[in-house]
Amino acid sequence: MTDIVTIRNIRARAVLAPFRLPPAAATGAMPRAPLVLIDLETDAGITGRAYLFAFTPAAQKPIVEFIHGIAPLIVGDAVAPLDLDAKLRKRHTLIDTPGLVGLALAGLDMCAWDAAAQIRGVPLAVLLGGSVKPIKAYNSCGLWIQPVSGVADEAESLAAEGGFSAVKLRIGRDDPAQDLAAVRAVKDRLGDRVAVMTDFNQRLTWNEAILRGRMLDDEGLYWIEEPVRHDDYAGNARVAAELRTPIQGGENLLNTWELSQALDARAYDYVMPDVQRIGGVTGWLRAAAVAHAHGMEMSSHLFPEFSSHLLAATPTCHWLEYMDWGTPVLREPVQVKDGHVLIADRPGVGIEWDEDAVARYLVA
Ligand code: SMN
Ligand code: MG
Repeated sequence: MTDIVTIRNIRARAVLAPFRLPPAAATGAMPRAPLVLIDLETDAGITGRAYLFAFTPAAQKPIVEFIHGIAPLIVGDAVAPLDLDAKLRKRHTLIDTPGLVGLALAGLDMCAWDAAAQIRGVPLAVLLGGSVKPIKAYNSCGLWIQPVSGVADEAESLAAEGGFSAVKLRIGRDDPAQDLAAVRAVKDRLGDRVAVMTDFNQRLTWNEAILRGRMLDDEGLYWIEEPVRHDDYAGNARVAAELRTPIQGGENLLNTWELSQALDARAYDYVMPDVQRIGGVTGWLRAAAVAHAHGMEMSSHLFPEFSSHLLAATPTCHWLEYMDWGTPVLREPVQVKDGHVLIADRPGVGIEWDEDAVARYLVA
């Protein structure tokens, strides 16, 4: 018989961490990373940890308060992630679980899985039936919307810094010719040895996406991400059918029902759920099964610490998006070697806070 470990306390904190290369997508700029750090303490002395990306500082406080507000529902419960997820989702059926509520629930689920793996003394990837191995990654830490003159140098250094075989370039400038020039500058500099993904961040209508996609279709891009509204599955499908370059999407999908609908509609050629949007580790595992059933390659979005473990348990594992946004507050950030993220070979996920850094970036 295994001893039952229960939840003793839950704590959430908001930090505004510095970015190495501050993001500026087609949606606008972000000066600092608004993170929410969550600690799920157990009566066994083990703490499950995860961070959320709140996208805007305005969302941090509501997420922190919501987590503290629902914590009493599960304090005293066993660290059984599936049971906790079922309980919390049932309790929040009436408010529904997208948006900030969904992020909070995903964060708690991620903490619970981290704690569950630590309790058993194995890395999360191993708890899920996979193994600790290098996961193929692309460097997504830069190449934000910027003057074309800077993109080739930045692409070269981003590829070189971890021996990456792929990088992601953000597009969606007002002037399509500037996007084309940026793509050509990066492709010319990197040549065939480094793949180039691109991301429009939902900037276009589907008519625009087809026109602008045709301009890019001969440039040898690996994928075009989120050309149009993420939830316009028919529009995405239209674009995907018109273009030869694969369409990637899925970072905004909230659950397996949405994923199934998107894949049934042939909205995307590849899919890339985000662990905090799709419903934490629990949601990810279900999404991985749906992607498998559709024979669809599945990549990750943000959160390399969790995503590396999860992709090791994803049958159609494709690419990990390497982002260093957690690095300023982590004691041991994920390691990259030869273009692969190394799964932390420690019990759980491997997240520990650098408390000095947390104190520096803490939002009062
Ligand atoms: C992205 C993610 C988070 C913030 C800005 C842009 C982007 C990606 O969509 O896929 O990395
Ligand atoms: Mg994206």
